[in-house]
Amino acid sequence: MVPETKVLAIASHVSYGFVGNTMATYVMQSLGCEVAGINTVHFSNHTGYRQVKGTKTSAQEIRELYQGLAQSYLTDFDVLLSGYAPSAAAVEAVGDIAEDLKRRAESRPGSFFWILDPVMGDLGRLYVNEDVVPAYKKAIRHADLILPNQFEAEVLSGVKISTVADITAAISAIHATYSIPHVIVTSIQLSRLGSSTPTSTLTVIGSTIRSDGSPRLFSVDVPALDCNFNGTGDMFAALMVARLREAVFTASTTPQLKSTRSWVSPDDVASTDLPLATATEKVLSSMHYVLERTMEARTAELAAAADEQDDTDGSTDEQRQFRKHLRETKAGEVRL
Ligand code: PLP
Ligand code: PXL
Repeated sequence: MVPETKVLAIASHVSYGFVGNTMATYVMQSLGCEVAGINTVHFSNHTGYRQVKGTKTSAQEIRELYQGLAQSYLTDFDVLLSGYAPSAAAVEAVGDIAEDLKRRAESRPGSFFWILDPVMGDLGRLYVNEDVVPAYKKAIRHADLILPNQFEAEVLSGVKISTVADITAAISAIHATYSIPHVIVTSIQLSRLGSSTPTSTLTVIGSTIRSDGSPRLFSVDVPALDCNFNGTGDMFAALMVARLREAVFTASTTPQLKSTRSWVSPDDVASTDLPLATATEKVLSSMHYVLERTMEARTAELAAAADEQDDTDGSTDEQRQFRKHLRETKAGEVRL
């Protein structure tokens, strides 16, 4: 039996669509978790639309909401899931909340777990202020599992990832530098790192630290879908909360998988029962299912839009292009 899972989720909120907490809350609730949310931004839509209205939550407001929970004894969380934080001060606030939750859980050993997505950037580019980087480097020392993308793994480890071996080096450095027991690097395209893996394959590589400090690595390949989605990192994190809890608390599982598991190092074959690996396979399997359905809906929506007359209304090319961009972005919203 998997015990009840109470989660505090700290991430973005959007009015339309599914990213951040708007994604994570629904996903975790649908898998039976009890979820409390602190929203780090209140936006109309995700930033992929290139225009957005709304506000960012200040670090002070994040702290106050948490104090509100604490003063009424509403802090008996098993898991903290944290995603996008809009400033270095907000990252610090989240770090302090994690420390406080960990301290409160001391009477229930092993019962509190912090899953942290160090949202800083992607594809070689930071999209947060530079001072967010040192704030994360400090805060992640209290995290149990972090979910960097390839770029974020480079920033945190200081290892430039140019080859497949560099991924192992980066993960080892993250374990060693920050004493983080579990790391998963999400969506790596190995073909870009000189591997013969097809370009249509995305790979997730994770590791649980061994008692001697070395990484116990695993990798899972999934077919890449030809579309950029928003919120997939948040879906991955939210599914991970539920699936890791299951993997830890149930002796054996027989998931139906679309992904294939391969082990990075032959030495690691004995680690096929690693809970993090089992959970990762299930997470990716669910994601693939959701994203395939999203692709189908997107194709249908764009086909319907193509039938509409849009070129006779006196708009400039630029205006038409922007409407097309908005239509494609909306059609690409993840369908849950
Ligand atoms: N802005 C906000 C408010 C976010 O929450 C995020 C991601 O979490 C981003 C920007 C980054 O988005 P993108 O991946 O589209 O650059
Ligand atoms: O992590 C994705 C995400 C979360 N929150 C907001 C976003 C995005 C991605 O675009 O715009 C507000």
